[in-house]
Amino acid sequence: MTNNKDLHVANQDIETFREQGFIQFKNFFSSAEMDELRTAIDAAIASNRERIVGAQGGGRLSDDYEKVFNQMVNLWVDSPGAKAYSFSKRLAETGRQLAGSRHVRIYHDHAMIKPAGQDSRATNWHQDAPYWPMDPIGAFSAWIAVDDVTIANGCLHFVPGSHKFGLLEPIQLTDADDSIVDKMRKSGHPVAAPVPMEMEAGGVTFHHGCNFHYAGPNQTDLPRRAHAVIYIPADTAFTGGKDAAGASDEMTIGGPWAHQLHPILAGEE
Ligand SMILES: O=C(O)CCC(=O)C(=O)O
Repeated sequence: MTNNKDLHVANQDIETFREQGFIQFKNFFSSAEMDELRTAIDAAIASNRERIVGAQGGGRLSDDYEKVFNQMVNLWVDSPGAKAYSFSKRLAETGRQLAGSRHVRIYHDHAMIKPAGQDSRATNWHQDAPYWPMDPIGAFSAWIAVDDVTIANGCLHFVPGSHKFGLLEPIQLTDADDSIVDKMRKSGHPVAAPVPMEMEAGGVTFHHGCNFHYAGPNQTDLPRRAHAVIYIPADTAFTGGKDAAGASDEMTIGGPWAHQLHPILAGEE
């Protein structure tokens, strides 16, 4: 992990993130670093790692969900190799400055491996924030391309400015016909043209939790490996209910996210 006292995100990048709700940094990590992260993810796959450790049935949802991706949540807890990247100070500090927050906590990390071939399914157009028990909205993700990502193998696509629609309804990722973009267009809202985020391994995109995003099915012969970290800005309350990271029973509704599963990764208390 690097010391980042001197890291300054350019004002132009902060402005882009604020206006578009996403930003891309190509070559954020080196290819040697991505070799390390890929090794950690492959080891977790090889061990049949549960989606959510400790959850009933491993927290696996359905065969349809597995066609969207094999998702492994809180990998940092049991994979030191993944933790080195989930807890990257440079990544967290970049996110903190983009969000303009006093600090950021980790909500959870998750490896998302989109399977190859005919069974592969798209990650439908959705927002993330409807699944997160937080108020106010403002949490965001850093999505690391562990493999080269292209339209063909399921790179992310974002709709510029769509975070400004605010918090909408959750989309069923297992229902191929459910799409927040279609819903908004049908109800007459001007949804901008999406932008694909192709990049080589080591590239990173950050996206606001209300940004509309999508990834197509993986039409190649190789799995698409990605690793994302979700950050909670300061002054965000836990609103109760389901918390995929597993700390909900030990937190107070309306209280802060101060819990050992959600440490501050950048900035001051
Ligand atoms: O990797 C994907 O296919 C989707 C990722 C996603 O939805 C996210 O990171 O919020």
